[in-house]
Amino acid sequence: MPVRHVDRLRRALVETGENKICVANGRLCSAQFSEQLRDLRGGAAPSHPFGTVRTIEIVKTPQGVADTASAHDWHTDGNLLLIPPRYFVLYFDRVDEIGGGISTFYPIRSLLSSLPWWVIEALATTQVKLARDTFRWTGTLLAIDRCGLNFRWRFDKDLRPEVVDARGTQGKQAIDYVKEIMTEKHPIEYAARRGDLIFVPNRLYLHGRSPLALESSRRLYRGWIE
Ligand SMILES: O=C(O)CCC(=O)C(=O)O
Ligand SMILES: [Fe+2]
Repeated sequence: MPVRHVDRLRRALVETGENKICVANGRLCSAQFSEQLRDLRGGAAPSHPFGTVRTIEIVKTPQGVADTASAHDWHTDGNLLLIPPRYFVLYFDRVDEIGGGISTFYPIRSLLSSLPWWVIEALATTQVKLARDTFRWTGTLLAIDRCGLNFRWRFDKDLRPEVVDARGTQGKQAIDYVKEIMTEKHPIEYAARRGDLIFVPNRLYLHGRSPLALESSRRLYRGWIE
């Protein structure tokens, strides 16, 4: 019987710890991907809204930048949720024909430790609004919640923080500072192969991807783990 992805992933997680990015490879359909997610949740049913698997591919009416050929700028996932996911899992059903869609990662703790204090203070104090479609979230970009340190980050045409109340700090300048400094950082890059299942601790890494071929047939499944 073939070793299941989830077994390989579990082994990798045990070996490297749950705070590392892990990769396993094999073939899965979308239903099998959902099963793997359930297994990674320890067999528990997902709690809302973590149950839906999102298919990421170029479509005529994209839901966002991920469904276009554009690069996906640095972000963390689930920024409009009260408690963003601790992990996300990507399955590469089809990769880009010209080698686009390289996954990029940057450790959030390294970023935070490189920021001047006024930026940290502003990120942890300034009330911002994040709004997309009918979803709204208001709070600080940097916070501690019941799952630990949480840095909500997204700054692109689909979603960007809007300062509501800087509470005496340099909120807008701090957001611009992070946006700018991330262009100078050297990311961890990974060119996924067809069949890769990548497990990423969402609260520990910013992530993104390089542009795709214009009519790329690249297709990913993405799931969140609470
Ligand atoms: O397309 C990718 O490689 C990643 C997409 C992504 O990060 C997202 O949709 O949140
Ligand atoms: Fe993402």
